[in-house]
Amino acid sequence: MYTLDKARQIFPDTLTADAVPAITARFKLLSAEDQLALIWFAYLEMGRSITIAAPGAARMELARPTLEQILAMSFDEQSKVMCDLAAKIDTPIGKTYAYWSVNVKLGFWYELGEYMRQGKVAPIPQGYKLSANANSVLEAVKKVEQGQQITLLRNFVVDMGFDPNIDDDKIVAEPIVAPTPEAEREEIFIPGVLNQTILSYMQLLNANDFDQLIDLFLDDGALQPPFQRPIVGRDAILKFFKRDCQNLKLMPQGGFGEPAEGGFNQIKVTGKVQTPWFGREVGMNVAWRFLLDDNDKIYFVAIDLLASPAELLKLGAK
Ligand code: ECH
Repeated sequence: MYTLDKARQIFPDTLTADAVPAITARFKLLSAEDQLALIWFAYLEMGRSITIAAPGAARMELARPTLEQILAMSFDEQSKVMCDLAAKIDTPIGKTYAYWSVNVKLGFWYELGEYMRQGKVAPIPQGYKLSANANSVLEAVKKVEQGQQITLLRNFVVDMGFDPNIDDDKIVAEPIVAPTPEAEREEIFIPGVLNQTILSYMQLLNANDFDQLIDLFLDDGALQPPFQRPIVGRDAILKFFKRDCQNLKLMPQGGFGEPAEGGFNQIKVTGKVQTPWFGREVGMNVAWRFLLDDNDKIYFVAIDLLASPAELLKLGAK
């Protein structure tokens, strides 16, 4: 029978974007100053081709008190706050930050970036010279495709702040949106895939209907987001959906399935995913690797960020 470790190995010929963990590892070795400056330069560079959506008011509400606190500081103090976040130092703001959901963290930095542009928050010093290492990491970031670039930026931001043993139940996240009314949901059609669980998965996630979505999973089912450990069990997966997966757009393009051991089925789907942060401007190339039990319940699904668009076509033939 399947164990989680064995399930993770299905469709082993799927090539993921290895550049992301490789660049992230090099980034972590840089000084806090270099890290901030690198992100700033990368962000400016990306801003030339894609626009980021301003976060909604509800999300910013949560970071507002901290932003106000920072606005009231001197430039030196502000720089210190940002460096301490990057260096993961134990400070009150570093602790507050650690308890924000991913989107609140991103919204906080989005806002700081705007303030930096407006001269209200300490800028990266004019003519700041990146170290040779930082410069080479920046060049590597510039070379990868946009979906990988925004994944890198997101990773950098997620990783900041003081990292005590966080009580997961205390994470501060934006309110949950209402699911899209049934009549307005888009039909999903995936060439090569007729399995209703897979089609429902895509449709329910797109509709933010997480309570129905979770019913597709087995009690001990698992979901593995890109470059992360699997999230195990329905409760944990549902929490993740509600906290981090609102307003995504999944656009599956093709897939195929084959029987696996013990009456299980493995199904691989490839396609694009859009994040509300960049909308239609960035389509990430992803694969979903599903393992369903004999009742078509999800035992395992991995979402992988693909190495290149060519990977979208790797279906069927092995
Ligand atoms: C400035 C300088 C100082 C330091 C910092 C700065 C600000 C940086 C900012 C960065 C903003 C970055 C953003 C990145 C957003 C990335 C979003 C991504 C989303 C990917 C989602 C995927 C979803 C996949 C899934 C699927 C499922 O089926 C199940 C669920 C799930 C410049 C001031 C820091 C502002 C906004 C990469 C792939 C398909 C697994 C979720």
